[in-house]
Amino acid sequence: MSNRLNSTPNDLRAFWMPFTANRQYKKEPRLFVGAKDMHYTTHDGRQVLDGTAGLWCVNAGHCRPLITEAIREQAGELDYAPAFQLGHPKAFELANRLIDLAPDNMAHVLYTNSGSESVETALKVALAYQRVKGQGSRTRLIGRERGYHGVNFGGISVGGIVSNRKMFGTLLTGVDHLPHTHQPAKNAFTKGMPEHGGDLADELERIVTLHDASTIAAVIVEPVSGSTGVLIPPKGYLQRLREICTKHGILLIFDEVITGFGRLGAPFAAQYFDVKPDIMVTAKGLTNGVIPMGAVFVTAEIHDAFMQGPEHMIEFFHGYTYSGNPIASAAALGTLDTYKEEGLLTRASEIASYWEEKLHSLRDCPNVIDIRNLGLIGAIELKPIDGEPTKRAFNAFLNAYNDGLLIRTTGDIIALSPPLIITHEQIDELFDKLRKVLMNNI
Ligand code: PXG
Ligand code: PLP
Repeated sequence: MSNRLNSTPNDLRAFWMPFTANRQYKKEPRLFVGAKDMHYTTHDGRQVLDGTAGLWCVNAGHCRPLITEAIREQAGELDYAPAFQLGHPKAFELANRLIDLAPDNMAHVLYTNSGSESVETALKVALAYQRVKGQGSRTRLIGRERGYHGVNFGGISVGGIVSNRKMFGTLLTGVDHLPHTHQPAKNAFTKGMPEHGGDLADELERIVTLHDASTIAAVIVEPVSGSTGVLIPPKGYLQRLREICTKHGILLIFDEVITGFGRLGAPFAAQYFDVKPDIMVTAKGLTNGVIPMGAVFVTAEIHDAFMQGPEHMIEFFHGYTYSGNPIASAAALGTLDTYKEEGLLTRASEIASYWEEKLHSLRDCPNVIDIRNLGLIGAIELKPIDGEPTKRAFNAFLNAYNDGLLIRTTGDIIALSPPLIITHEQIDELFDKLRKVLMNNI
């Protein structure tokens, strides 16, 4: 009893918040109590323009009627069905709809409840696939510096963010990392894909030479790195990775948790870049962020390799209590309907050039050392305050929030990724507000 907090409904102490400066937050809390389309409503009654689609997930905007209604109806009709050895219609319907949207080599879908779980699932599929193909020596996984693949053990092992890794011991063994592709000295203020750095994909050849291809199961990369500050792949880079993986029988996994569902102007980055991975990891925009759900896409070749042995036997020992949960499936179907009705999965391609022009117009603001963009993603890199890294961007976040604009920061980088429904006028408003923040001596 003595350890229990003597709590009231508004007591903020019990909740240990994720990836949050808890002490700062609880002194100066920021709560959202409502949302509609492009705006949040704060607890003190202000409207905040959503420049980040929540956490890169509310691609269709907030509280959209088809999604809300789908959830409401499903909750009253079938709340839960066991995920193992049983099913329900919407999980199958959704899988078919997803495959119709995906690159044409994708044939099957496994469900999860988050991007992190999708990553773990993809890595396990890759390792098990190599084994069922009689290539059990292929146990290595290759990630990339500055990669973010969620927070579970596989994901932080292949991920390349030191603060997400260093506290947690030795992690998975047999993992190596490609270098990241961020070369601001050569590519600063590039609009779209950088000219320099495509040859960094050849580092995979070096890694293959070091370990031998016969020990490597898969390479996992984000087509565009989101969390570590929007790193756009240099021209030719992803194509070259694909060639090297194919040459050596290594599976290529694209982590499309951020790039999936229209962020670049095509349903998936694989289509935008015209590079086909063997496995695709998704979450976030699958349900518009409304209900936790992820999906891992695999080729027919991968799936079919498991379909052997006695028919009553489970082919792949993996799955979650909530894989393909009925309400999550309904939310995803409502989301796909919304995307389709409003053409949202290609809308970013229509507004990308306006977005790019407005974003790069901030180049003359103080302390801006780089600006980069692709599709409906933008990043502004700020010069760190001497001796106080991350403070300048965090100040910008707080000032923007107080001025009615939600931005996201990582290190001293501001990342922008609004819902795909943003209008030209709202793009103007977003950058006018941001200019004011940046001019204001942060
Ligand atoms: N892979 C990638 C590429 C991601 O961006 C995950 C996996 C993990 O997904 P879950 O659903 O487990 O969080 C992500 C998530 C940010 C930010 O502000 C990015 C993510 C999550 C929260 C914040 O950059 N990416
Ligand atoms: N821990 C225990 C004790 C469980 O019984 C289960 C699932 O049955 C899990 C963890 C895994 O939970 P989930 O399937 O929701 O990932």
